[in-house]
Amino acid sequence: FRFRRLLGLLALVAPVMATASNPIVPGWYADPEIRVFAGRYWIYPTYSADAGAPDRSAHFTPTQVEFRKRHTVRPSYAYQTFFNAFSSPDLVHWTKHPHVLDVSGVSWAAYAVWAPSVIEAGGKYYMFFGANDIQSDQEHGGIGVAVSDKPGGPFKDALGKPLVDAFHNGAQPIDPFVFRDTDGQVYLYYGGWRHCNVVRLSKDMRRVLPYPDGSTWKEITPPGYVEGSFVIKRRGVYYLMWSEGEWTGSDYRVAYATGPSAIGPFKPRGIILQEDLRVARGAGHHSVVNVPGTDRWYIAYHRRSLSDEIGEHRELAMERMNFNPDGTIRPVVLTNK
Ligand code: FUB
Repeated sequence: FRFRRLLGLLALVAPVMATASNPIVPGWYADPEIRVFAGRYWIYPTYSADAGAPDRSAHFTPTQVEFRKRHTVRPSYAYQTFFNAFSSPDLVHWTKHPHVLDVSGVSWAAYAVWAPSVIEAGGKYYMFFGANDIQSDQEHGGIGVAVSDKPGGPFKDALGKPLVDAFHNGAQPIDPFVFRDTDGQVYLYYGGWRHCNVVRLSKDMRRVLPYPDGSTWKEITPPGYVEGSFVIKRRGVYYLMWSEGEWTGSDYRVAYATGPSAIGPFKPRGIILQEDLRVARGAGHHSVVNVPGTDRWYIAYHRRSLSDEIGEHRELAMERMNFNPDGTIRPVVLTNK
């Protein structure tokens, strides 16, 4: 058993030698969240299409069929009804795990599941996801939580309703990101439409807890924020990162700020990822992984190929992310390697 564990650890450190070429997997995907679970790297992205051929194999319940009849949504939103995940022992070789969450298991959702974020707690895996792209408090949707015994799913709705189902502080309930602080407290960051909130979660990941000051929805929106928040802690410093600009535009990019706690206050530090017209367009909505046992970091993100103008034709890519000696992050170099 010890030998197998050692082999697993050695494989995780393999990216010191190599990474996959970009895009890292075939098909149109976006908003990749990268994690390490059970000795493997995992990526959970938004699904768009298998490069031209959307997978329409989702099975809807009769209630969902009725729901879909009542709502007119963009065709792509209508078919973003499941997540595929990818796992790798070494950040080079990726295995696809199809339909790790499917709306057929989420009674209150019927289209547009987006930007999943997964965390392990108490031996189970919890997936947070935005669903139904609600545009106002009158429509049904929000951020849901699903649970599985394994990182590769299948994930099943844990609540039968969204965990966050309204705009608090103006934040559209999409783009969840769950972060466990070093004291064990788990925070949920989320928000579209230029507002970012952070809430505290209960140990069972199913409830939002008030802060000691009695507030629940703390707004931490940094200047320029649009969507896709993400947090890491390195050497005692909290790094809040986010996407700004227009998601289909050439100004889409990732910026960051640093602070002394998970809820800030955060000081803006600059842009770390943006398009490079020699390589790809529209680089953004990222996540970051630390190679266990090292100070080596990788950024996973989506971008569009130079020959493709269509906003939803996004592909997954990964690059090294390096820190300066003073703790600031060096601008990321986009590659096709
Ligand atoms: O992929 C759907 C949406 O596009 C995400 O929620 C946003 O962050 C943007 O990437």
